[in-house]
Amino acid sequence: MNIHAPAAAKARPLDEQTSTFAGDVIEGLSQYPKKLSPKYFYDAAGSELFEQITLLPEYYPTRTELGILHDRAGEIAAIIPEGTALVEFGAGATTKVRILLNRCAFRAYVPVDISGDFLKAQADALRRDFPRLDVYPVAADFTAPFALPDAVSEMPKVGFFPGSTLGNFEPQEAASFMRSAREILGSGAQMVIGVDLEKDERVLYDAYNDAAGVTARFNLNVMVRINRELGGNFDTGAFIHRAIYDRERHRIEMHLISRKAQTVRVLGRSFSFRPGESIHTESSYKYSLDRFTALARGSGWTVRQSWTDDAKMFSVHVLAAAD
Ligand code: AVJ
Repeated sequence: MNIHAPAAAKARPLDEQTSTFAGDVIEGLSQYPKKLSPKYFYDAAGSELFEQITLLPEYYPTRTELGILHDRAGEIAAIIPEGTALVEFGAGATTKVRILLNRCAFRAYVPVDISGDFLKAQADALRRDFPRLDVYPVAADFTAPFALPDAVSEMPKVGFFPGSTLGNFEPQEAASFMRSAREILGSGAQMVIGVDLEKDERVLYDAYNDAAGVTARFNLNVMVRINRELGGNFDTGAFIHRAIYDRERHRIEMHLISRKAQTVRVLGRSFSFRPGESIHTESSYKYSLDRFTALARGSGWTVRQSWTDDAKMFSVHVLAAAD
């Protein structure tokens, strides 16, 4: 007799994405220090909260990057070959890609994102607004290797990775992402990438500890998601948001700190917290232009152009595959 059968029969089977989420959450909460991957922030509520973050007065990255893309769209257009496919790694709001689509004659757009529903809605809106553009959404986790649609195999490729999402990767992971993007896009490819820069610590601190508390809600929302999707019982009132800058590691860290000794259950497992114990939920690495250039060079790319805003808050780079 299979002793696990009765429990398994009672539990609702998890779909593939949810079971990956479940495995990662259980593994992360079983470690010391506890951690959760920032890629799980972005359910519908989390994506909405992130959109609110991008509008906060303290959160400079989005508006600064949009400004650079606007100012440099003509220069970017000038280096895009005829008939190019634009491949976006992680497709959030379409605001940024629209700047490029408005100014550059792309033949195809390939948004790659883990959220299939979101992708579909986004693809439909772009097809409506750019009727001559072929849109081929790919539902995949862009942090793992994936295949491009056959339809774009003969087109020149330009990757697009805005928003300093690269900053969420550990330095080793950032290098392997860049190498894998080079593999996926192929020889002759280019890449447009947005990278947040090191700056005054106070500015960084305020960007991740906004006065309105939106970032705190965004951080805590991962617990709401675990409760809903994995049958967890986190009491979000028993944790507080904390973001700190680690100068040596050039990164902002976000944590959820337990206010008291408590035990939380997720998928039938118990996780105990000491008072003040943290779950590390995100690292957001900040680069210098030199460190980013070294990273790109070490992972199969050469830097063709780099632009910043006047205050050197944020950078946008055009890379070419080194081959
Ligand atoms: C989407 C990863 C670029 O690190 O600034 C915003 C996410 N976290 N506020 C960032 C985020 C807290 C954001 N990235």
